[in-house]
Amino acid sequence: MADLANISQNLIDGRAQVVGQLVTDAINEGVLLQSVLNDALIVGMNEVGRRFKANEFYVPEVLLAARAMHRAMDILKPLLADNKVQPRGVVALATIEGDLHDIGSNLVGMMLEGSGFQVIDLGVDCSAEKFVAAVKEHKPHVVAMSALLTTTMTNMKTTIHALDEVGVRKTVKVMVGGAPLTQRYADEIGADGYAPDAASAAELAAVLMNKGT
Ligand code: B1M
Repeated sequence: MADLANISQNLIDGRAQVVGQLVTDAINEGVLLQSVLNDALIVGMNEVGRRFKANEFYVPEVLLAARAMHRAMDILKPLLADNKVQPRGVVALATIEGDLHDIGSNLVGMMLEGSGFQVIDLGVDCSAEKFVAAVKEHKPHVVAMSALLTTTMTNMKTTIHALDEVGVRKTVKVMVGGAPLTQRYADEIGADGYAPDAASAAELAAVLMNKGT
């Protein structure tokens, strides 16, 4: 009998190989994919997020858990696609133009995926034009921008302006984050939300989704 709590615990402990095996076993035993995702993996990632916020976990533990989550998602993704399980929402995520720091935004992406979002990863050094093109192509619910440099965070405003200019700003929620960012700056540039860390980013995306466009 599959023990979903055991999967969660191994995910929290960052044991990618064990998680992969347990997830495969659970599926073979007939546990619903949605249940493996929601009751084992997301529960585990939520706990990782909680510990990270409480300074009980640091970046290495989060990255290990993220790796285990990736392993599980690699197994689940093709099956979920076959079963047409709808993601909670779609988020287009990138580090802003001029900025190559991606560790934080990768963590944000993992926490979003762990919370059931489909993440369109636009990578690093993402220009306003690339964001606009991605919004037109993928029609995400949320655009998520990360910046680690005071010199690049200003490009977030340029991106919001570009979304506005082509008439798609009102079709998406925009959230921003990264070490030099603040709620005040987010308000100043007309973003819909700011999150200080990866766990809060996943929570914020869910809140923004519920607000609708
Ligand atoms: Co750079 N770097 N770096 N760097 N680097 C910093 C950011 C810096 C603070 C170091 C310092 O001087 N003390 C400084 C920025 C100063 C400033 O502008 N305020 C700096 C600098 C100056 C530079 C260069 C200009 C150095 C140079 O070449 N002279 C250069 C710029 C390159 C470029 O981007 N164009 C540069 C290069 C690099 C490396 C390539 C060597 C490497 C990046 C590797 C990579 O990412 N693949 C690097 C690194 C590793 C750092 C430090 C040491 C660590 C950053 C990191 O990954 N932190 C950093 C100093 C530091 O922070 N101690 C530094 C861990 C990560 C988990 O945290 O990214 O903050 P963080 O993400 C958090 C939150 O911010 C939040 O959630 C995450 C998890 O909780 N968050 C979001 C992030 N994005 C979010 C989005 C959201 C919500 C939350 O919603 C959308």
